[in-house]
Amino acid sequence: MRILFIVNMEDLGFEEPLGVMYLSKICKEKNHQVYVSENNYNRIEKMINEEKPDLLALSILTPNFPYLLDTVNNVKQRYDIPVIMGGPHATFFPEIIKENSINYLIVGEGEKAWAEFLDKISSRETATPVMNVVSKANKNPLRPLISNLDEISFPDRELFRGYEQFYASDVRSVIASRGCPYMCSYCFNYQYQQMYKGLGAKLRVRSVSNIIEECLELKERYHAKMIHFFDDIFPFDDEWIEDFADKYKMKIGLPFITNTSFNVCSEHYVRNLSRAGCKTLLIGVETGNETLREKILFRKISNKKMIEKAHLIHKYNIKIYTQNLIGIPCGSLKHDIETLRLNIDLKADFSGAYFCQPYPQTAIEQIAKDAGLLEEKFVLSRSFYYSTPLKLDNKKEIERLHFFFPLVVNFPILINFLDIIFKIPPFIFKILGNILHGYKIRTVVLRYDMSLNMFIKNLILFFKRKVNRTFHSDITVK
Ligand code: B12
Ligand code: SF4
Repeated sequence: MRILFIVNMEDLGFEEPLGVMYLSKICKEKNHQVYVSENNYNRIEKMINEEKPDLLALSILTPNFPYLLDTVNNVKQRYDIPVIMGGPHATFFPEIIKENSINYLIVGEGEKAWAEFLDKISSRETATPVMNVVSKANKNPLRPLISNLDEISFPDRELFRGYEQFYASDVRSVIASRGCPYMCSYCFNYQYQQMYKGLGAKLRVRSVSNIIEECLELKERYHAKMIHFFDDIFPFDDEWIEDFADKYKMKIGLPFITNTSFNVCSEHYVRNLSRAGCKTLLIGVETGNETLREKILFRKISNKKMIEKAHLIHKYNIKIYTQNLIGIPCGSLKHDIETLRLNIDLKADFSGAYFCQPYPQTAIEQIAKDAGLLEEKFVLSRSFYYSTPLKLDNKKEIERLHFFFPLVVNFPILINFLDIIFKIPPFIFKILGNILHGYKIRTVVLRYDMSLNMFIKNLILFFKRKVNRTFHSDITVK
């Protein structure tokens, strides 16, 4: 069969879309032909005419679904090619199967269902039910999660050979584990864990040797200079992390960046991350207010503990890039200023502050609706950077805070002049904030030996993304 993947690439930087790359590898192992296109009608039409695909496969997130649907609606007006969708939006909103242009969905973890689906559809045996697959006629139950992640073949890096943004990048994406032990109210894990109750462990971790083998391929074949581990929380088991540090340092030796939680930052964990080559940790602080953190975000840790852990991380020469939520339901501008102060106390090397988005079917959506802060039908921001559908007091000030938050964290003296800063037109902070962001991407995120050529390429990509975000549009949640 000939399969054309359509990927929304405009919000991506060098982060390779791992989900479709895992699926593409399965296609190739089964001797199917695979093609990929960005979400651009002309390009897709050209590929349809040249490559004659038998199936269009799309990976969808909630914010990009309307744009991808628009594209397939246009394609279907002229070409009769079956369309299958998967990814978080298909997982949480299987009712989208009602859309005329969508023929199949794969819900949840994709690999096993995709392999079986390909076998069935290529032998035209579409009547037999396949677990995880939703068709116009059936919604089949979920199969258990894959318990041994080492069984999964490595992602197909060749899929994006024509896309320099990913293929020629010095920084390569890897995922060492799937899942998260926590259930924060605003995160997809909350619902994912409920769906998969009794069907597998909340957290699954690959073996160290399996990860090392993938990283070795990235280093030797793709000349990677840095690894970005996209785990929700980088594995924290004592024995595992020690083994990882030994092997990664010896066999790979590339700097890396990853996500973690202050809750799991024991000295043993941080020391081993540092020993392995971790340069920066992305960590959710989310709010500086302990009550809001526990009651609304369902996260439990004190400010004091966070400050201790941040100190520990810095002691091991790892930088901290914090993620924060502003405009939290039931919170206020005062709480957001507390968040700003906590980031200063943590001595965060860089901080992002994003609007709390009530993604549909997360616990926080219900919390916001119950508090009368969200309409039944609401407009979800395509990106959390600029706006929020929540009804908030001081919304204008919170929007302004978003722009100067990182600047104040990096220049704490400014905290004494907040009254004046709130009155300064936001575009000044937009400009200053973007300059700071660019500088911090280089010094906090991309901490590897970068050539001038790559520096220029990254700079162009950075500005392209900024422009995309500036001209974003919102979507309506039905
Ligand atoms: C890495 C990452 C990013 C990267 C790269 C995104 C990408 N497209 O790959 C960056 C940093 C750019 C990013 C940006 C955003 N992200 Co993000 N991101 C992630 C993260 C941490 C890991 C994704 C991943 O690689 N997972 C591993 C792979 C193996 O899993 P997977 O992608 O889900 O794919 C599997 C299945 O879903 C399925 N599948 C996937 N696609 C398809 C397609 C077909 C045809 C089939 C059959 C099956 C299938 O099979 C795959 C294999 O099992 C997830 C959280 C998570 N743990 O998944 C959030 C997550 C996907 N992101 C999310 C969001 C909201 C965003 C942003 C919108 C944030 C924003 N700026 O406002 C942007 C949107 C960018 C975009 N247009 O893609 C949400 C999505 C929620 C939702 N309801 O859609 C998630 C789930 C995080 C969360 N906590 O809620 N993100
Ligand atoms: S710790 Fe992070 S990944 Fe885990 S549930 Fe909370 S927000 Fe989601």
